[in-house]
Amino acid sequence: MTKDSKVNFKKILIANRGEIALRVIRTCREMGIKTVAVYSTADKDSLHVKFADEAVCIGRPSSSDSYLNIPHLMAAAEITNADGIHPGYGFLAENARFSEICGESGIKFIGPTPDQIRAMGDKITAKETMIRAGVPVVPGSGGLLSSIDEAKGLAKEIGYPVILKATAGGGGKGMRVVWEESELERAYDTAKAEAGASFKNDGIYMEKFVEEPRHIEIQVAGDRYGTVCHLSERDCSIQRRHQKLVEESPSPFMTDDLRERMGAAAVKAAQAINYESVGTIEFLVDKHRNFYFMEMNTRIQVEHCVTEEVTNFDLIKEQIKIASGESISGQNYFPTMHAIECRINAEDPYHDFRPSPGRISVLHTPGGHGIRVDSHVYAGYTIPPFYDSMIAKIIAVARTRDEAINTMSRALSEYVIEGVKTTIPFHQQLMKNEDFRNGNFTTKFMDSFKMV
Ligand code: MV4
Repeated sequence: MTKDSKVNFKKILIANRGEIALRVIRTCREMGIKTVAVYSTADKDSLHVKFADEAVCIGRPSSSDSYLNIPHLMAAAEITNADGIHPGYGFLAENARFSEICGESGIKFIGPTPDQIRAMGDKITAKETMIRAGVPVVPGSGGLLSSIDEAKGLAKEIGYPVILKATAGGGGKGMRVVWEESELERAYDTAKAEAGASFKNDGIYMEKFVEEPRHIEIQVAGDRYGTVCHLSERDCSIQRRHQKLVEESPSPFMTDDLRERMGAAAVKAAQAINYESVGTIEFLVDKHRNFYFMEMNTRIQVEHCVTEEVTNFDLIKEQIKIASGESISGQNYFPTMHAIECRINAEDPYHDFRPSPGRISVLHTPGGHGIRVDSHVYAGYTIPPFYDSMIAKIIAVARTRDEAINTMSRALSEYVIEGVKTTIPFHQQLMKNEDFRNGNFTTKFMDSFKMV
């Protein structure tokens, strides 16, 4: 994608923790870039702290005192003389103000500009931009709802079921599905109240509800010279309460024609906001293979690894080179292999995926042909209760989907984690599930999946 040349970063501070902090450190080391880890007091024994060239404690365990604390992060960057900040995912990765403060401090934010983040942060604005760019969106209100009467009239036109969404939302927070007019008023009031409470912005809008969709997203990359390309899709339909559990590329639902059309739409979407970094366009795909823009993630994502494995790019390296001013070729890339990622969380899949923090007493990590494990944990490590519960990602790669599933099953059977409950048993059962094996699943799959 980018040319092979030297970047101008000497030292990058990683404003994150866990496996993604380690992931960024690994690429920086390969590129000859020094790294600065930051950590909360709860993470002092973390691998990202041990593997970075330098480490700075930035506060107490609570995220707002540490990984979300911009003054603490900027102080750490200044005292260590970092010339770049990588935000990882979550925390401040899509905080436009943080990107702006980095710029004002002369420290390059390794990600999009504040304007590019803002363009996709407000969902109604994002949708308007997509319509202008010719990217398909779900039919709907096309703007904020200003009264329950307006909502009633619109829902009649669109036809039930409809969905109410917060314009400041995303990732499924504060959405309400409405199946008939008698439910609309209550849903309108609760959606508005929830939006106001969660996002300090009670603006809501309406869309036709797409039933049993697949969640298929396209990885894109853009540079500061206006060139954009895509790296094909990931299928993220296996989710539970808007938390992804498994991702894969290519999607078993994909056709060459659909990939062509979704790839072209994703490139148009990124071009419409002059996007300059790696990013993801999320689409809903219905059973007729109609697809609709949902939102854009202006960050590197947890599941970027499946794209790395099927296209052979290091997406963190590409992100750093783009931030350094390199140009990309503009060629699109297509899967040459099949990759599946299972997220291993410290959660009990037999008890509603309830978090299970604590000390890992015994650990044996799988390996062998076709297996990649990205993880920050080790034997003796204590998983703190303050952050998300993902402790590892296993990525299986093979020539076909069937083989990748078999490789994943084998790796899951080798994985030994004692001391905490994990989602490994769930993944083992999923890999044997007939509908999963047949590629026959939508975002509703987990509603009916039962552990045995
Ligand atoms: C939808 C939808 C159906 N119709 N919009 C969930 C996350 C947020 N990004 C948007 N979401 C949805 N929007 C319309 N018009 C169904 C969902 C949805 C969903 C989407 C992707 C993956 C899992 C999901 C689970 C429930 C609902």
